[in-house]
Amino acid sequence: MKMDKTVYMSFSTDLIHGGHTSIIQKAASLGKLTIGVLTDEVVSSYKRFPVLMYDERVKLLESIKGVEKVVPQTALSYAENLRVLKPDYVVHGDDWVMGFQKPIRDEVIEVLKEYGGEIVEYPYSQHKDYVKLERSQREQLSMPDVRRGRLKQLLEMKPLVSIIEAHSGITGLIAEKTTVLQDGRTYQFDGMWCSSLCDSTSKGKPDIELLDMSTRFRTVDEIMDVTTKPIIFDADTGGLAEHFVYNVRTLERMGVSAVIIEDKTGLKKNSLFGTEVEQIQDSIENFCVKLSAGKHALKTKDFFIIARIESLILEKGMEDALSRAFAYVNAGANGIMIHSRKKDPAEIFEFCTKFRAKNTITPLVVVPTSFNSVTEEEFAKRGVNIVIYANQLTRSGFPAMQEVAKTILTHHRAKEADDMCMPIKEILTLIPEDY
Ligand code: SPV
Ligand code: MG
Repeated sequence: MKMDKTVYMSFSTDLIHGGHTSIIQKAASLGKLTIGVLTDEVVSSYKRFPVLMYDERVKLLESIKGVEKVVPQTALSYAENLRVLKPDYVVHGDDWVMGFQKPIRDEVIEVLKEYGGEIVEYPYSQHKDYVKLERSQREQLSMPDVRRGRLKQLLEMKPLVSIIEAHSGITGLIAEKTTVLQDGRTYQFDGMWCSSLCDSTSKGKPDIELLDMSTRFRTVDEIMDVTTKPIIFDADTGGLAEHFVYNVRTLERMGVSAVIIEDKTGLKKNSLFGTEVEQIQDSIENFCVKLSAGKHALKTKDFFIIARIESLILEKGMEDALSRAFAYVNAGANGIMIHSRKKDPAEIFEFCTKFRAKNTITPLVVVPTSFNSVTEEEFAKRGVNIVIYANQLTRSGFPAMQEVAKTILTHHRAKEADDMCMPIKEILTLIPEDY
């Protein structure tokens, strides 16, 4: 080892195999090696939820021969650590020369230029055994017992959890995999919302609790089959308390992380109709009975029952919304969802401030379909913990398909619609085969 030189590598993996140890040995032969361990938040926002959490990964890497020091790396970008540590070399596999991580590599080269450091790249080992190992980790994450508690873990890890609607295997995959790299940070959705509106719409039915629970669970199962992220299930009113307890148990057993029920009764209509249609709010007493019955039915501490308050939707006022929120928490609700259909977020903000003045711990959930100008950062400042983008995939997919259908009808052939469609080659390889 050249004792006067220093080397830096970054690690996100929780699965150390021969490929990693061999590159670590090569890096260590260049000088004193520091490893930057990506924090849990970074790993889960670009790859997958870690099977071994940050502290465990640190211990694992510290124990490898040749590793001098382990430090946290709080973004995918190396810039911050490189400017502090000024290593002579940054070592990486050559897989980042192209593709998603290329901008990160470009930035490393720029920062190294500032003080005369060098990049050293070794051929990336994509041995089929390592690929298999990674796949088995992912499969592990999709198992019900591992998956169920993930929402709770995320809430402990992040100030704000962002969730997007999914209503099929393919929309589940979009929710699971879509990644954006922006200013050295990566962003992914944290989980999926199994929306009653979108599930019903995808089956050509109105959102009036018409789909039976077996059909709704079938959708959940379809999503679960191909994804690993936590799922929040929209159970509408939850039905009768006597039925709700059974459905809660099924959802918990399936590995769903949370259910949200709204405090309405009778024939439920979608909240975004507001007072344009007749909708009846449940009494506080009845709804609390349903919440506590659901809580008693649970077998684990991982599953959340979240109460959704419809007072603002039904124009019953802020005081009603707040008194319901505190009553529902007392009845055992693990979280409160406050809904509004106003474009102006003022009433949502007022609710958050007044709720947080008395309760600083219960997670708050919002669905900003109407008040969509508010950023996640702003919601987090107001004390919100979960943001659900409840219907955007359905609302974007539908007009795109309708436009293509119209184009084919107009031209009596498909040629003119071709540019609007994903190329055949891409659709054939969109979902890689496992075997
Ligand atoms: C859903 O997505 O089905 C919801 C949210 O319940 S909302 O449509 O805004 O009522
Ligand atoms: Mg719904």
